[in-house]
Amino acid sequence: MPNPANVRAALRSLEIETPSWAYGNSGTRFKVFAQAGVPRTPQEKIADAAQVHRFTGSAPSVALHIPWDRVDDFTELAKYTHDQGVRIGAINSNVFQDDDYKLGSVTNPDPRVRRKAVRHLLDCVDIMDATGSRDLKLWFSDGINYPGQDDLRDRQDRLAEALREVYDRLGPHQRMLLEYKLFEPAFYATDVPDWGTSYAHCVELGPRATVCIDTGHHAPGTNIEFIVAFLLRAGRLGAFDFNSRFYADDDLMAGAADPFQLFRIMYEIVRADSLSSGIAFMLDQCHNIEAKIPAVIRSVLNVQEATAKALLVDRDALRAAQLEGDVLGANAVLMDAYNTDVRPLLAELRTEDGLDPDPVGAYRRSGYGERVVAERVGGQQAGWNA
Ligand code: RM4
Ligand code: MN
Repeated sequence: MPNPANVRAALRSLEIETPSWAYGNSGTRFKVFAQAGVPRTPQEKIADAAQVHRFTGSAPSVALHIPWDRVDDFTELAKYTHDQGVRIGAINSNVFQDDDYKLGSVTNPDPRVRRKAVRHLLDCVDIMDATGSRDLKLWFSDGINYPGQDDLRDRQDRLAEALREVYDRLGPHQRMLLEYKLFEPAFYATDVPDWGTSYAHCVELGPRATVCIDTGHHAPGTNIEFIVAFLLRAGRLGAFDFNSRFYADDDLMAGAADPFQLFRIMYEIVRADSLSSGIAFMLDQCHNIEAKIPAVIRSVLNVQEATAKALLVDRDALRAAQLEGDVLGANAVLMDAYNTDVRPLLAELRTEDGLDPDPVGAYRRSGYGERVVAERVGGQQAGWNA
């Protein structure tokens, strides 16, 4: 059986990064429903992220999105973040919201547009320098809608060239996370559609280029834990963007749609002893119809619960059953852990750490939500375009 002290220590060391954009307004392509009290500035988003950390004790960093979180002085922003009790996490680049990128960013057939896109990525590295951020997260909407629209192979060459320039600009402690997505907004062919493409580019680049798995970016039925196991074995799993999906890139709360999948993913991490090996466990979600801060707190708890269950797997018993070819026995070991109610254990850890055992309830009782609704009047609420 797993050693309870080790399980507790591992849960205490688990850190989940929350995204600045989860606190802003968001919606579908049909409608954005604005919510009262939503941040108007990067500072207000960071203040909200700090609340999630305050009540969970497990969300010490916040990812930024450039240009949505652009400020004049990033050193100052890093200081503000620190004063709020959190730190700046990954810098997410954005080369998908400019008219110039209609036919692609770094893979665009026009060299002028490619240069502009690379310039933005290099600017993001400057921001990492100023904020102390370790990770540059790259997601490209690049692709084509029609067969013959552009040359598939040339686009790979352009991608490789752009990645090389950015990779070579990274400082010794900085990393590149290359995210993939099956489709959308391009429909016929996406330039980084899957983990294999991302992995191959990372290998070509060097050891500080690793794959980011966004759990919402796969075809239905994809075995994500297999990808996790493969990339861990290859030393190329850099990060997760956790969220839930029913159909496509739904960006719902992590662990909401398929908590069993999240458990299976976390089990592969535990299996590889990689919970504290530098993998960034990030959320990439949007809360379109629910209150945002408690939804982020709920998501953090869901990741904690999946991790706790993964830590409870009796790995010796599992291994023995596997080696004996005991199909049902092996499956039962895994399911026993998954079916354990870990909420009392997590509540106990929180109490021992001076936190409220019920983070969502504690947040609601804190009055923060009402306070920001009263205070944040006027100005322009943050959303996908700002
Ligand atoms: C993309 C991708 C990126 C995220 C943006 C907001 O679909 O998942 O990780 O930065 O959305
Ligand atoms: Mn993502």
